[in-house]
Amino acid sequence: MKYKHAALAAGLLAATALSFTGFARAEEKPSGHPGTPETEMRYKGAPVPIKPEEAETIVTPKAPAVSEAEFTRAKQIYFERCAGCHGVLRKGATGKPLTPDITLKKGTDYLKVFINYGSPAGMPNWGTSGVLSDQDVDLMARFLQHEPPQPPEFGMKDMKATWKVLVPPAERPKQKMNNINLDNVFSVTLRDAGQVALIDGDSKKIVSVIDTGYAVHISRLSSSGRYLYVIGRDAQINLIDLWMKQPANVAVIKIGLEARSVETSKYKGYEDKYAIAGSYWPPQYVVMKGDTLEPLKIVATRGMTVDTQDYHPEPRVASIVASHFKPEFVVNVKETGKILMVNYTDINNLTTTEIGAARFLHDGGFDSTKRYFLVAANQSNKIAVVDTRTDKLAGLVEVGKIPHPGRGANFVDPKNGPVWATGHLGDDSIALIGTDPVKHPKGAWKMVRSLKGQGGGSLFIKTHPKSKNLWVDTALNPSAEVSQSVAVYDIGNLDKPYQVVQVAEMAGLGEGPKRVVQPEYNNKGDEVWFSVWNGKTQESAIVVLDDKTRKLKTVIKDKRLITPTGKFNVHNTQHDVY
Ligand code: DHE
Repeated sequence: MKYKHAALAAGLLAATALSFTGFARAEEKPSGHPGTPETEMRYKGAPVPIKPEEAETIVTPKAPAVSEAEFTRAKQIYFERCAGCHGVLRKGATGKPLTPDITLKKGTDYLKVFINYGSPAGMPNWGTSGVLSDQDVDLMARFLQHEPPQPPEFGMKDMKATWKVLVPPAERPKQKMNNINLDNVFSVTLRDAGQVALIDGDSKKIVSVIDTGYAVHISRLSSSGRYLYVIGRDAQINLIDLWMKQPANVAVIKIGLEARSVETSKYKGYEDKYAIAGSYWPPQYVVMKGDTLEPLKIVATRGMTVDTQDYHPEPRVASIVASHFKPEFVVNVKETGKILMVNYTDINNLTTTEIGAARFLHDGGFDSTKRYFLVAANQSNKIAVVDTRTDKLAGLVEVGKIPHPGRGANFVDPKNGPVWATGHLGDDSIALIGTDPVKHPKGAWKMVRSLKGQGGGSLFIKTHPKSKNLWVDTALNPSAEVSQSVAVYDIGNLDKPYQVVQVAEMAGLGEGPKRVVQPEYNNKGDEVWFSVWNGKTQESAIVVLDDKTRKLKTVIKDKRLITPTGKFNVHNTQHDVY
């Protein structure tokens, strides 16, 4: 029976939340099931920040009894461990659907077996691993036969209620009031502190630590480089003015219950004018005024999937970038597999071109000309390529298992010309895709080369136009040796084996998982920065390497550097340099 391995399997991958967010162990144990994609599980199963009381219980008459107190507990378990993969509404996300039309037919005993023992296809053994007690396994088996609890929508009234302009534009500086070299400032996510640290890339000193939403995901810069936008997992956006004597928050808003992406308008004539943010829950995006975050227009992403053309009630908004060729945002919708080109010239009469790509769209970046945007359709093992000049799909490229590029890396392969590269979560390969349809048409939008890396669990890859190195992390690899080091390739000689650099060791930290994550260059392209991401109560650090010699330059340590993850250099983020 197909259902047997798939239905619960893919989804309850969410078990991962435990080992990943909890950092309970320095060395990950194998999942115990041959073939179970452990790194994938660890990544996707992060808790969804919806509180049980926020989601309305819907009792289904035919389903086994669940008391009110039990519903509260089951909702909590579901949002913490299952929703990341199955979706808040259980309609299937990267995991399979778990709606009552399916689960009622299976019944309590059947569901209990799966929740207890897991399956070789990836379902964690919640019961036998000791994560869930017998009582909880029984509760979840009954709970899953009821209609999914419904979290609230989040419309204009809700957004406006959270929106605060802390310093109105008229009261802000008319020119830069500090001596910081803003071009080389790094906005560093302090994940578990709910803050970002602004670090001066020249002196390596922390300029300020600013309170933000919970578990910040990314930072983006306005076109001018003056404003920094930071989005938390809890869908809070903080707008920071870098011109102030001491850069600080000038506006804040919550745009939903859960989110990952924020971006600003970059087309000529619209610089710094608009901001956009996409949410996971509710499934929608919102266009805001760039200098105040005033919400102007909310658009739902609910609709039909690209392939089977079935209705999906919860298509989450993944990456968003601003086109350099048109007044448009490129909005990538995960579950429907569609790329929306949202034209912002007339917010009241919004026009959108819908480009069919593949499921499930996640992260991506531009090619070196900034005309093409390449985005991972991770469960399809493909990279979708959009031409932002014609608003058409330029290609759908087969790559390795579960591509995860971050923003990817652009460089010139001596054999194949300009390429954009991605690493993978599900295998050890690095895919190089040809990006020059004019001078290298044969290789354009094809995988022209596949490099062998240290292992699966790669999250981010990076180079710089001035660099000869390609750096690849393996932050989620189950082996501590691999997750604590990085591979570096010589771009001029890609046939040469990679060199392993022991980044975590250089940091000289004590106990902890010490995952080395996300290479990021300084503005000049001669230094590469890595986060050494430790547990919340353990010491973390940022390791700065000299890019040319690949040797240690500095270790940045500070009590305030709690769980650093993403780092966004102002110049490189502002100009999409990677
Ligand atoms: Fe991310 C980028 C979503 C887990 C750190 N992450 C992104 C983007 C999306 C996304 C949609 C692209 C945003 C854009 O460009 O507009 N990430 C998700 C998830 O849904 C997922 C799988 C699970 C979750 O529950 O969040 C997930 N991400 C993680 C992590 O576990 C990481 C390592 C640490 C954390 O914050 O939880 C992490 N994601 C990052 C970083 C970027 C990112 C640092 C930006 C990288 C860059 O260089 O641009």
